[in-house]
Amino acid sequence: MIRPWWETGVIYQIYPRSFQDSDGDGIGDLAGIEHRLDYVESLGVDAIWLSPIFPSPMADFGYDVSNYCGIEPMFGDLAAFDRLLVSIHARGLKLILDLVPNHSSDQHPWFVESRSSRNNPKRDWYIWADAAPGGGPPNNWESDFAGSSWEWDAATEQYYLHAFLREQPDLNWRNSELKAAMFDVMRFWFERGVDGFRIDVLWHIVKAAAFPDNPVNPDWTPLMNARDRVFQSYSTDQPEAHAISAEMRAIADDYGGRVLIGEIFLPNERHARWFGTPEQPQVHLPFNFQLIENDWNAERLGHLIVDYETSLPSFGWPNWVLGSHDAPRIAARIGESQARVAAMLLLTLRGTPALFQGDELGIGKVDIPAERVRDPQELRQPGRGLGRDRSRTPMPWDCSQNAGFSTGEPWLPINADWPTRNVETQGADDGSMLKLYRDLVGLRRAHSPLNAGDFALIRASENVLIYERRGGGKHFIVALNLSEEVRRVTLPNCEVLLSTLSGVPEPGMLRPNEGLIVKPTS
Ligand code: ISL
Repeated sequence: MIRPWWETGVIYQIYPRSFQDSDGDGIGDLAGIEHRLDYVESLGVDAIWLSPIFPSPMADFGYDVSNYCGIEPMFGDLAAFDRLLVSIHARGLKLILDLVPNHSSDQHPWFVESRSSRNNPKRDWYIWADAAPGGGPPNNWESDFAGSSWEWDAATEQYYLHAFLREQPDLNWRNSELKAAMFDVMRFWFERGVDGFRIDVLWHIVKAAAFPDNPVNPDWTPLMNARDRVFQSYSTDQPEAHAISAEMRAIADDYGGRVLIGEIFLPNERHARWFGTPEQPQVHLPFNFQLIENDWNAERLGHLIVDYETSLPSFGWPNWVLGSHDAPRIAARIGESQARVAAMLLLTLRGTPALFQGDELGIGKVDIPAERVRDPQELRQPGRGLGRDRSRTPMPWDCSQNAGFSTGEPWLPINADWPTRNVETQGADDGSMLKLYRDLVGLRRAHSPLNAGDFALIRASENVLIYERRGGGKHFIVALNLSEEVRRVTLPNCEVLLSTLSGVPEPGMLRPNEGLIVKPTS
């Protein structure tokens, strides 16, 4: 049986503002991405997921869409998009776009109409509600970016719902016309040739019809993110959203060979339901963020990998995400040496791995001076470590001006160590993170059990994680030392295929921060 590309492949996330600028405005664009496709291909990855490229006022950097069927002028136009897609396909790569169906921009013509009067035909395309009987918002729902989810509209004297910024009003998926319009958006891009969608906050798209108050979180303190004041029990993960997810899948299946990825943050059991059933499948890959969300120690990781594997339905294919434009960079979180171990983990687990641009260079902590902060989440709750700019800084390509990213002033600062940490320098260095990533992706491609073989945990103790991958009569062992000390390990006679460190591994030991992929010989 030939397995589909989204099972065998590796996904590479590009944040378009920060990949490559071609016109000197300091912001990346589609022509810039096209110019860098040789690099993407050289990583050995199979698919590009592009964060949103649609027209947008950029209140949330593209996650506030004002036209779902166009291209943001600062990124290019439909002709530039078509050229990019042709170049991507010519290299045998796939392109996944970011669909943002939960909310639009408040500048979208749909919302402009919806808010124009209570009688407007598009009024019900968004979620409007009267004030609470005593005045104030209809319920206690909190926006993800601080403050009530409800915004008062003085002209029509109702509140509208926004799970994120007030500039991102939530669409009403209970309205059949809205639903049909968004399904047409999917068809528009499928017909243009895109290979799939990553669906933004999919578990948010339907809300409990009567808008009950969310349960209050008794453990919340003012030092925590304001949105965690309440649990999102009634504002997310409603049964009706699963039916919509199944309809989206049916549309994708009409075209063949396309993939749907759901952005879904939920505990395992509820997360797994987004696969749907064999008769009524939903998304192919409900994205699994557990490597991002959990502490970095072997015991924790061992448990969560086994728990996740156990939670999957028999037909469900796993996936693992190590970084994104929303999360702190892995090397900033656990240090560069462990980021090498993390790369080995990501690329030797069962399922589809997703990596985020720049992590393959080991970009670590980037300090963003207060006057250059752009992330609306950070600007609304400063000083809480919520800033997402730090993972969105431009790609450092070479030693030329602005690291080869742009001839103009980059929209965010570049990592301070760019003169040494850039693609050109690392490409010429056998000990670099980039070389490690290329080797790992290459090894994974050469040995299919590293992608699809059975997973068995051998050890998760003393901060050492050892597991085996078996399939097609082949057998590999991955041994990861998450500690900074030498650790004794028991491994069979084996050939070492790759170490995260240079030099020769010592038999029966893992050096500090060492990860090994070995092939037993007896
Ligand atoms: O709820 C979370 C984790 O439990 C958040 O991380 C939340 O899911 C996340 O912020 C949603 O992200 C996506 O939608 C946002 C956008 O700002 C992000 O960039 C995008 O990835 C609104 O569209």
